[in-house]
Amino acid sequence: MNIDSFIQALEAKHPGEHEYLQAVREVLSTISDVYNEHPEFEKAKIAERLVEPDRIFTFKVPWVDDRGEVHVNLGYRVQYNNAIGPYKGGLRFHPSVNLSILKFLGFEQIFKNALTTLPMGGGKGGSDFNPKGKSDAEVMRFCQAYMLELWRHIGPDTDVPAGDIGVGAREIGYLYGMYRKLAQENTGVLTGKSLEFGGSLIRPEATGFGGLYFVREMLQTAGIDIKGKTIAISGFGNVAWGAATKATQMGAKVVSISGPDGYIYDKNGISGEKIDYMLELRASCNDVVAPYAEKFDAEFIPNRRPWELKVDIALPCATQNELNEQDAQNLINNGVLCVAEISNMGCTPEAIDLFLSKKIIYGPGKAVNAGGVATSGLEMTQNAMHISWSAEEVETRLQQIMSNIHAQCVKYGRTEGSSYINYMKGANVAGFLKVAKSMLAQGVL
Ligand code: 2IT
Repeated sequence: MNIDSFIQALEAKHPGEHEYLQAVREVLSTISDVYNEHPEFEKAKIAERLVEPDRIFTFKVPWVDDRGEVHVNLGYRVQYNNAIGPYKGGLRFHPSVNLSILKFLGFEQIFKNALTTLPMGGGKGGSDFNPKGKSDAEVMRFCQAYMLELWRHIGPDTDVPAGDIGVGAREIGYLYGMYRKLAQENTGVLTGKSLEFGGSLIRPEATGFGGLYFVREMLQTAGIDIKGKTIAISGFGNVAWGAATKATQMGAKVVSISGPDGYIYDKNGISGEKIDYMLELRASCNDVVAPYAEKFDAEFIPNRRPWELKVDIALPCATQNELNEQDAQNLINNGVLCVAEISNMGCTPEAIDLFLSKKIIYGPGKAVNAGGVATSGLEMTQNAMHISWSAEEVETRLQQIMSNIHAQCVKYGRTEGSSYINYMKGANVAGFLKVAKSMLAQGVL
Protein backbone atom coordinates (compact mmCIF):
# COMPACT_ATOMS: atom_id res chain seq x y z
CA MET A 1 0.00 0.00 0.00
CA ASN A 2 1.32 3.43 -0.92
CA ILE A 3 0.12 5.56 1.97
CA ASP A 4 0.93 8.95 0.46
CA SER A 5 -1.07 8.30 -2.69
CA PHE A 6 -3.86 6.67 -0.66
CA ILE A 7 -4.16 9.78 1.54
CA GLN A 8 -3.92 12.06 -1.49
CA ALA A 9 -6.85 10.31 -3.12
CA LEU A 10 -8.80 10.48 0.13
CA GLU A 11 -8.02 14.17 0.53
CA ALA A 12 -9.34 14.84 -2.98
CA LYS A 13 -12.64 13.24 -1.93
CA HIS A 14 -12.79 14.93 1.47
CA PRO A 15 -10.90 18.22 1.16
CA GLY A 16 -10.15 20.10 4.37
CA GLU A 17 -11.07 17.23 6.71
CA HIS A 18 -7.74 17.53 8.55
CA GLU A 19 -8.50 15.59 11.73
CA TYR A 20 -10.03 12.74 9.75
CA LEU A 21 -7.07 12.54 7.38
CA GLN A 22 -4.65 12.74 10.32
CA ALA A 23 -6.31 9.78 12.07
CA VAL A 24 -6.42 7.69 8.88
CA ARG A 25 -2.77 8.41 8.08
CA GLU A 26 -1.67 7.39 11.57
CA VAL A 27 -3.47 4.07 11.44
CA LEU A 28 -2.47 3.20 7.87
CA SER A 29 1.19 4.05 8.40
CA THR A 30 1.43 1.68 11.37
CA ILE A 31 -0.50 -1.23 9.84
CA SER A 32 1.10 -1.17 6.38
CA ASP A 33 3.45 -4.06 7.19
CA VAL A 34 0.70 -6.45 8.28
CA TYR A 35 -1.46 -5.21 5.43
CA ASN A 36 1.19 -6.13 2.92
CA GLU A 37 1.73 -9.52 4.58
CA HIS A 38 -1.93 -10.35 3.91
CA PRO A 39 -2.64 -9.96 0.16
CA GLU A 40 -6.24 -10.97 0.88
CA PHE A 41 -6.73 -7.60 2.64
CA GLU A 42 -5.64 -5.71 -0.45
CA LYS A 43 -7.76 -7.94 -2.69
CA ALA A 44 -10.87 -7.24 -0.60
CA LYS A 45 -10.02 -3.51 -0.47
CA ILE A 46 -10.22 -3.58 3.32
CA ALA A 47 -8.45 -0.21 3.70
CA GLU A 48 -10.68 1.55 1.17
CA ARG A 49 -13.78 0.10 2.85
CA LEU A 50 -12.58 0.88 6.38
CA VAL A 51 -11.82 4.55 5.88
CA GLU A 52 -15.32 5.43 4.62
CA PRO A 53 -18.15 5.31 7.17
CA ASP A 54 -21.05 2.95 6.41
CA ARG A 55 -23.29 6.03 6.50
CA ILE A 56 -23.59 9.51 7.98
CA PHE A 57 -26.77 11.17 9.17
CA THR A 58 -26.85 14.98 9.17
CA PHE A 59 -29.88 16.85 10.39
CA LYS A 60 -30.96 20.23 11.66
CA VAL A 61 -31.83 20.65 15.32
CA PRO A 62 -34.16 23.61 15.87
CA TRP A 63 -34.86 24.54 19.50
CA VAL A 64 -36.19 27.47 21.54
CA ASP A 65 -34.17 29.20 24.27
CA ASP A 66 -35.55 30.56 27.57
CA ARG A 67 -36.32 33.95 26.03
CA GLY A 68 -38.33 32.41 23.24
CA GLU A 69 -35.64 32.85 20.59
CA VAL A 70 -35.30 30.08 17.99
CA HIS A 71 -31.89 28.49 17.29
CA VAL A 72 -30.82 26.03 14.62
CA ASN A 73 -27.88 23.70 15.25
CA LEU A 74 -26.51 20.85 13.18
CA GLY A 75 -26.82 17.28 14.40
CA TYR A 76 -24.80 14.29 13.19
CA ARG A 77 -24.38 10.57 13.66
CA VAL A 78 -21.58 8.74 11.87
CA GLN A 79 -22.16 4.97 11.70
CA TYR A 80 -18.66 3.89 10.82
CA ASN A 81 -18.22 0.15 10.97
CA ASN A 82 -20.30 -2.62 12.56
CA ALA A 83 -18.32 -5.70 11.54
CA ILE A 84 -17.81 -6.84 15.14
CA GLY A 85 -20.88 -5.41 16.89
CA PRO A 86 -23.44 -2.59 16.93
CA TYR A 87 -22.12 0.91 16.19
CA LYS A 88 -20.93 2.30 19.50
CA GLY A 89 -19.47 5.65 20.44
CA GLY A 90 -20.17 8.95 22.10
CA LEU A 91 -21.93 12.17 21.21
CA ARG A 92 -19.96 15.41 21.37
CA PHE A 93 -21.74 18.74 21.88
CA HIS A 94 -19.24 21.52 21.25
CA PRO A 95 -19.14 24.53 18.89
CA SER A 96 -16.06 23.08 17.16
CA VAL A 97 -17.93 19.93 16.07
CA ASN A 98 -17.86 19.28 12.32
CA LEU A 99 -17.77 16.24 10.08
CA SER A 100 -13.98 15.99 10.07
CA ILE A 101 -13.86 15.78 13.87
CA LEU A 102 -16.69 13.26 14.10
CA LYS A 103 -15.16 11.12 11.35
CA PHE A 104 -11.77 11.07 13.08
CA LEU A 105 -13.46 10.15 16.36
CA GLY A 106 -15.59 7.47 14.71
CA PHE A 107 -12.61 6.01 12.87
CA GLU A 108 -10.56 5.83 16.09
CA GLN A 109 -13.54 4.28 17.83
CA ILE A 110 -13.55 1.26 15.47
CA PHE A 111 -10.10 0.15 16.63
CA LYS A 112 -10.55 1.21 20.25
CA ASN A 113 -13.73 -0.80 20.54
CA ALA A 114 -12.08 -3.79 18.89
CA LEU A 115 -9.31 -3.61 21.52
CA THR A 116 -11.78 -3.76 24.42
CA THR A 117 -12.43 -7.47 23.66
CA LEU A 118 -16.19 -6.68 23.66
CA PRO A 119 -18.42 -6.93 20.55
CA MET A 120 -18.80 -3.25 19.63
CA GLY A 121 -18.47 -1.52 16.25
CA GLY A 122 -17.44 2.11 15.78
CA GLY A 123 -19.59 5.22 15.60
CA LYS A 124 -19.69 8.81 16.75
CA GLY A 125 -22.05 11.73 16.69
CA GLY A 126 -22.86 15.09 18.13
CA SER A 127 -23.68 18.66 17.37
CA ASP A 128 -22.17 22.13 17.17
CA PHE A 129 -24.50 23.08 20.04
CA ASN A 130 -22.62 24.89 22.81
CA PRO A 131 -23.86 23.82 26.26
CA LYS A 132 -21.75 26.52 27.92
CA GLY A 133 -23.96 28.97 29.81
CA LYS A 134 -27.21 27.20 28.85
CA SER A 135 -29.93 26.54 31.44
CA ASP A 136 -31.09 23.00 32.24
CA ALA A 137 -34.34 23.72 30.41
CA GLU A 138 -32.47 24.82 27.28
CA VAL A 139 -30.26 21.75 27.35
CA MET A 140 -33.36 19.61 27.77
CA ARG A 141 -35.12 21.18 24.80
CA PHE A 142 -32.02 20.82 22.66
CA CYS A 143 -31.56 17.15 23.61
CA GLN A 144 -35.21 16.41 22.91
CA ALA A 145 -35.02 18.07 19.48
CA TYR A 146 -31.80 16.17 18.71
CA MET A 147 -33.34 12.82 19.66
CA LEU A 148 -36.54 13.54 17.76
CA GLU A 149 -34.43 13.06 14.63
CA LEU A 150 -31.90 10.48 15.79
CA TRP A 151 -34.14 7.91 17.46
CA ARG A 152 -35.11 6.24 14.17
CA HIS A 153 -31.50 5.31 13.45
CA ILE A 154 -30.36 3.87 16.78
CA GLY A 155 -31.24 0.89 18.96
CA PRO A 156 -29.70 -1.43 21.54
CA ASP A 157 -28.56 -3.88 18.84
CA THR A 158 -27.88 -1.41 16.03
CA ASP A 159 -26.27 1.78 17.37
CA VAL A 160 -25.64 2.74 21.00
CA PRO A 161 -24.56 6.36 21.60
CA ALA A 162 -23.03 7.65 24.84
CA GLY A 163 -21.39 10.83 26.13
CA ASP A 164 -18.26 12.70 25.06
CA ILE A 165 -17.26 16.34 25.49
CA GLY A 166 -20.33 18.37 26.49
CA VAL A 167 -22.50 15.29 27.01
CA GLY A 168 -22.69 13.93 30.55
CA ALA A 169 -25.31 12.28 32.75
CA ARG A 170 -27.69 15.28 32.44
CA GLU A 171 -27.71 15.21 28.64
CA ILE A 172 -27.89 11.40 28.47
CA GLY A 173 -30.90 11.56 30.81
CA TYR A 174 -32.78 13.96 28.54
CA LEU A 175 -31.78 12.03 25.41
CA TYR A 176 -32.80 8.72 26.94
CA GLY A 177 -36.13 10.11 28.14
CA MET A 178 -37.03 11.29 24.65
CA TYR A 179 -35.92 8.01 23.04
CA ARG A 180 -37.97 6.00 25.52
CA LYS A 181 -41.06 8.07 24.81
CA LEU A 182 -40.71 7.88 21.03
CA ALA A 183 -39.68 4.24 20.75
CA GLN A 184 -42.05 3.12 23.49
CA GLU A 185 -39.45 0.86 25.00
CA ASN A 186 -36.93 0.78 27.84
CA THR A 187 -33.70 -0.53 26.44
CA GLY A 188 -29.97 -0.07 26.75
CA VAL A 189 -29.97 2.25 23.73
CA LEU A 190 -27.69 4.79 25.38
CA THR A 191 -24.87 4.27 27.86
CA GLY A 192 -23.71 6.62 30.57
CA LYS A 193 -27.22 6.63 32.01
CA SER A 194 -27.81 7.51 35.64
CA LEU A 195 -27.85 4.58 38.05
CA GLU A 196 -31.58 4.80 38.71
CA PHE A 197 -32.55 3.90 35.14
CA GLY A 198 -30.02 1.38 33.94
CA GLY A 199 -26.66 3.11 34.27
CA SER A 200 -23.57 1.26 35.45
CA LEU A 201 -21.53 1.93 38.55
CA ILE A 202 -18.00 3.12 37.69
CA ARG A 203 -19.02 4.39 34.21
CA PRO A 204 -18.39 8.05 35.19
CA GLU A 205 -14.92 7.16 36.50
CA ALA A 206 -14.10 4.54 33.88
CA THR A 207 -12.16 6.54 31.27
CA GLY A 208 -9.81 8.06 33.84
CA PHE A 209 -9.53 4.90 35.95
CA GLY A 210 -8.83 2.73 32.91
CA GLY A 211 -6.25 5.25 31.72
CA LEU A 212 -4.36 5.05 34.96
CA TYR A 213 -4.45 1.24 35.02
CA PHE A 214 -2.95 1.32 31.56
CA VAL A 215 -0.30 3.89 32.53
CA ARG A 216 0.67 1.87 35.60
CA GLU A 217 1.09 -1.24 33.47
CA MET A 218 3.17 0.58 30.84
CA LEU A 219 5.43 1.88 33.62
CA GLN A 220 5.64 -1.52 35.33
CA THR A 221 6.64 -3.11 32.03
CA ALA A 222 9.52 -0.63 31.91
CA GLY A 223 10.42 -1.35 35.55
CA ILE A 224 9.08 1.97 36.89
CA ASP A 225 6.80 2.44 39.92
CA ILE A 226 4.02 5.03 39.53
CA LYS A 227 4.11 5.76 43.26
CA GLY A 228 5.61 9.15 44.05
CA LYS A 229 5.60 10.29 40.41
CA THR A 230 4.46 13.79 39.47
CA ILE A 231 1.67 14.07 36.90
CA ALA A 232 0.45 16.92 34.69
CA ILE A 233 -3.17 16.59 33.63
CA SER A 234 -4.98 18.84 31.15
CA GLY A 235 -8.73 19.42 31.20
CA PHE A 236 -11.00 19.49 34.21
CA GLY A 237 -14.00 17.46 33.06
CA ASN A 238 -15.14 13.96 33.75
CA VAL A 239 -12.06 12.31 32.26
CA ALA A 240 -9.55 14.52 34.10
CA TRP A 241 -11.48 13.98 37.33
CA GLY A 242 -11.38 10.17 37.02
CA ALA A 243 -7.69 10.27 36.12
CA ALA A 244 -6.80 12.55 39.06
CA THR A 245 -8.79 10.34 41.45
CA LYS A 246 -7.08 7.09 40.42
CA ALA A 247 -3.62 8.65 40.09
CA THR A 248 -3.89 9.92 43.66
CA GLN A 249 -5.11 6.50 44.86
CA MET A 250 -2.04 4.97 43.22
CA GLY A 251 0.23 7.28 45.21
CA ALA A 252 1.16 9.70 42.42
CA LYS A 253 0.92 13.48 42.73
CA VAL A 254 -1.25 15.42 40.25
CA VAL A 255 -0.04 19.01 39.94
CA SER A 256 -2.15 20.48 37.15
CA ILE A 257 -5.55 20.76 35.54
CA SER A 258 -6.49 23.14 32.74
CA GLY A 259 -9.33 24.85 30.92
CA PRO A 260 -9.76 27.14 27.92
CA ASP A 261 -8.66 30.01 30.19
CA GLY A 262 -5.25 28.55 31.17
CA TYR A 263 -3.91 26.04 33.69
CA ILE A 264 -3.64 25.55 37.43
CA TYR A 265 -0.30 24.56 38.96
CA ASP A 266 -0.82 23.18 42.44
CA LYS A 267 2.57 22.11 43.77
CA ASN A 268 0.95 20.54 46.84
CA GLY A 269 -0.97 18.09 44.70
CA ILE A 270 -4.60 17.95 43.60
CA SER A 271 -6.23 15.42 45.93
CA GLY A 272 -9.20 14.96 48.29
CA GLU A 273 -11.60 17.91 48.34
CA LYS A 274 -9.67 19.55 45.50
CA ILE A 275 -10.67 16.68 43.21
CA ASP A 276 -14.29 17.03 44.37
CA TYR A 277 -14.06 20.72 43.55
CA MET A 278 -13.34 19.83 39.91
CA LEU A 279 -16.92 18.55 39.70
CA GLU A 280 -18.22 21.84 41.09
CA LEU A 281 -16.16 23.81 38.58
CA ARG A 282 -17.52 21.70 35.74
CA ALA A 283 -21.11 21.94 36.97
CA SER A 284 -20.85 25.75 36.98
CA CYS A 285 -20.77 25.54 33.14
CA ASN A 286 -18.42 28.52 32.86
CA ASP A 287 -15.60 26.48 31.29
CA VAL A 288 -12.86 28.10 33.42
CA VAL A 289 -10.37 26.76 35.98
CA ALA A 290 -9.10 30.09 37.37
CA PRO A 291 -11.37 30.00 40.49
CA TYR A 292 -9.42 26.94 41.73
CA ALA A 293 -6.31 29.10 42.26
CA GLU A 294 -8.03 31.46 44.67
CA LYS A 295 -9.83 28.75 46.56
CA PHE A 296 -6.79 26.53 47.16
CA ASP A 297 -3.95 29.01 47.02
CA ALA A 298 -2.44 27.61 43.83
CA GLU A 299 -0.95 29.28 40.76
CA PHE A 300 -3.09 30.13 37.73
CA ILE A 301 -1.17 30.54 34.48
CA PRO A 302 -3.49 32.20 31.95
CA ASN A 303 -3.67 31.14 28.29
CA ARG A 304 -1.03 28.42 28.58
CA ARG A 305 -0.99 24.65 28.72
CA PRO A 306 0.55 22.54 31.51
CA TRP A 307 3.13 20.84 29.25
CA GLU A 308 5.77 23.40 30.31
CA LEU A 309 5.83 21.89 33.82
CA LYS A 310 8.58 19.59 35.05
CA VAL A 311 6.70 16.31 35.54
CA ASP A 312 7.34 12.57 35.24
CA ILE A 313 4.07 11.80 33.48
CA ALA A 314 1.88 13.90 31.16
CA LEU A 315 -1.76 12.97 30.63
CA PRO A 316 -3.69 14.96 28.01
CA CYS A 317 -7.33 14.66 29.14
CA ALA A 318 -9.02 17.49 27.22
CA THR A 319 -9.29 17.26 23.42
CA GLN A 320 -7.54 16.40 20.13
CA ASN A 321 -4.17 17.89 19.17
CA GLU A 322 -3.75 19.54 22.57
CA LEU A 323 -0.06 18.61 22.84
CA ASN A 324 2.15 19.73 19.96
CA GLU A 325 5.79 19.30 18.96
CA GLN A 326 6.99 22.23 21.08
CA ASP A 327 5.08 20.90 24.11
CA ALA A 328 6.64 17.48 23.51
CA GLN A 329 10.11 19.04 23.34
CA ASN A 330 9.47 20.94 26.60
CA LEU A 331 8.34 17.76 28.35
CA ILE A 332 11.37 15.85 27.08
CA ASN A 333 13.74 18.64 28.16
CA ASN A 334 12.15 18.42 31.60
CA GLY A 335 12.77 14.66 31.81
CA VAL A 336 9.29 13.25 31.19
CA LEU A 337 9.11 9.43 31.42
CA CYS A 338 5.68 8.73 30.03
CA VAL A 339 3.00 10.49 27.98
CA ALA A 340 -0.41 8.86 27.68
CA GLU A 341 -3.41 10.26 25.83
CA ILE A 342 -6.60 9.95 27.81
CA SER A 343 -8.17 12.37 25.32
CA ASN A 344 -8.75 11.13 21.77
CA MET A 345 -5.72 11.90 19.53
CA GLY A 346 -4.39 14.26 22.21
CA CYS A 347 -0.93 14.59 20.62
CA THR A 348 -0.08 15.92 17.16
CA PRO A 349 1.78 13.53 14.79
CA GLU A 350 4.97 15.60 15.22
CA ALA A 351 4.77 15.27 19.02
CA ILE A 352 4.29 11.50 18.73
CA ASP A 353 7.26 11.17 16.36
CA LEU A 354 9.41 12.97 18.90
CA PHE A 355 8.30 10.72 21.79
CA LEU A 356 8.93 7.58 19.73
CA SER A 357 12.34 8.76 18.53
CA LYS A 358 13.41 9.59 22.11
CA LYS A 359 11.97 6.29 23.38
CA ILE A 360 9.60 8.04 25.78
CA ILE A 361 6.85 5.66 26.91
CA TYR A 362 3.91 6.81 24.81
CA GLY A 363 0.33 5.48 25.06
CA PRO A 364 -2.15 6.32 22.26
CA GLY A 365 -5.71 7.35 23.10
CA LYS A 366 -7.43 4.41 21.50
CA ALA A 367 -5.71 2.08 23.98
CA VAL A 368 -5.30 4.34 27.02
CA ASN A 369 -8.86 5.72 27.08
CA ALA A 370 -10.66 2.55 26.01
CA GLY A 371 -11.84 1.95 29.59
CA GLY A 372 -14.69 4.41 29.03
CA VAL A 373 -16.28 2.62 26.13
CA ALA A 374 -15.38 -0.77 27.64
CA THR A 375 -17.45 0.11 30.68
CA SER A 376 -20.21 1.27 28.35
CA GLY A 377 -20.01 -2.25 26.93
CA LEU A 378 -20.41 -3.58 30.47
CA GLU A 379 -23.44 -1.30 30.89
CA MET A 380 -24.94 -2.82 27.71
CA THR A 381 -24.35 -6.30 29.12
CA GLN A 382 -26.08 -5.44 32.39
CA ASN A 383 -29.02 -3.87 30.50
CA ALA A 384 -29.36 -6.93 28.26
CA MET A 385 -29.36 -9.18 31.33
CA HIS A 386 -31.69 -6.82 33.26
CA ILE A 387 -29.36 -6.78 36.24
CA SER A 388 -26.79 -4.44 37.77
CA TRP A 389 -23.36 -5.34 39.01
CA SER A 390 -21.59 -3.99 42.10
CA ALA A 391 -18.88 -1.37 41.73
CA GLU A 392 -16.27 -4.05 42.56
CA GLU A 393 -17.57 -6.36 39.84
CA VAL A 394 -17.43 -3.60 37.21
CA GLU A 395 -14.04 -2.31 38.27
CA THR A 396 -12.51 -5.79 38.31
CA ARG A 397 -13.73 -6.34 34.76
CA LEU A 398 -12.46 -2.91 33.71
CA GLN A 399 -9.05 -3.71 35.15
CA GLN A 400 -8.94 -7.06 33.32
CA ILE A 401 -9.91 -5.38 30.06
CA MET A 402 -7.20 -2.71 30.39
CA SER A 403 -4.65 -5.40 31.12
CA ASN A 404 -5.78 -7.34 28.07
CA ILE A 405 -5.48 -4.23 25.88
CA HIS A 406 -1.99 -3.68 27.24
CA ALA A 407 -1.04 -7.25 26.38
CA GLN A 408 -2.36 -6.83 22.80
CA CYS A 409 -0.30 -3.63 22.40
CA VAL A 410 2.82 -5.36 23.67
CA LYS A 411 2.28 -8.34 21.36
CA TYR A 412 2.14 -6.19 18.22
CA GLY A 413 4.19 -3.22 19.37
CA ARG A 414 7.50 -4.82 20.32
CA THR A 415 10.41 -3.50 18.33
CA GLU A 416 12.95 -6.10 17.31
CA GLY A 417 16.23 -6.01 19.21
CA SER A 418 14.93 -3.49 21.75
CA SER A 419 12.84 -3.53 24.91
CA TYR A 420 11.01 -0.39 23.73
CA ILE A 421 7.33 -0.92 22.97
CA ASN A 422 5.63 1.10 20.26
CA TYR A 423 2.15 1.16 21.79
CA MET A 424 0.76 3.18 18.90
CA LYS A 425 1.69 0.47 16.42
CA GLY A 426 0.60 -2.27 18.83
CA ALA A 427 -2.85 -0.76 19.37
CA ASN A 428 -3.44 -0.03 15.69
CA VAL A 429 -2.32 -3.47 14.48
CA ALA A 430 -4.25 -5.40 17.14
CA GLY A 431 -7.45 -3.41 16.57
CA PHE A 432 -7.10 -3.49 12.80
CA LEU A 433 -6.51 -7.25 12.56
CA LYS A 434 -9.67 -8.05 14.51
CA VAL A 435 -11.84 -5.79 12.36
CA ALA A 436 -10.18 -6.69 9.05
CA LYS A 437 -10.54 -10.43 9.66
CA SER A 438 -14.22 -9.94 10.56
CA MET A 439 -14.82 -7.94 7.39
CA LEU A 440 -13.07 -10.57 5.33
CA ALA A 441 -15.11 -13.39 6.84
CA GLN A 442 -18.39 -11.59 6.20
CA GLY A 443 -17.90 -10.74 2.54
CA VAL A 444 -17.94 -7.50 0.58
CA LEU A 445 -20.48 -5.24 2.29
O1 2IT B 1 -14.30 8.46 23.10
C1 2IT B 1 -14.92 7.57 23.71
O2 2IT B 1 -14.53 6.41 23.75
C2 2IT B 1 -16.16 7.96 24.38
N1 2IT B 1 -16.51 9.13 24.34
C3 2IT B 1 -17.00 6.94 25.08
C4 2IT B 1 -17.88 6.23 24.11
C5 2IT B 1 -18.88 5.27 24.73
O3 2IT B 1 -19.64 4.71 23.95
O4 2IT B 1 -18.88 5.07 25.94
